[in-house]
Amino acid sequence: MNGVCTIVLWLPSRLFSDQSGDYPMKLVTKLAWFAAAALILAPAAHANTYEDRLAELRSKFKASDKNKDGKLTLQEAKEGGMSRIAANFSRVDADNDGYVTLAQLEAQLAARFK
Ligand SMILES: [Ca+2]
Repeated sequence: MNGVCTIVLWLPSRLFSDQSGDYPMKLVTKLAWFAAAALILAPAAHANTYEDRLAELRSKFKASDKNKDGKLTLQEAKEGGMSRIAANFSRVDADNDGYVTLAQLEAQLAARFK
């Protein structure tokens, strides 16, 4: 969070001290900085709490479980964009039965937040 705080404090001073260039150029510069700030701040503001991560996990699982059997295979994880689960599939699938359930993933998420 230190980097974010630095940008939050630094950005306004950068915006209002920039006296170079004509007005349209300054506006473009300001818009670019706001866009950059939004890009930097958005991920930090998103999915930080356990509740957010749980909601995200549930919606991603639902979207990735193509055949709606409540089991996520490695293929489904890959195709559904759950790349972190796909990359660690053998570890996530602790009982090594070829799929993970939402309950398994929820338990692991909860363990990470303890
Ligand atoms: Ca499935």
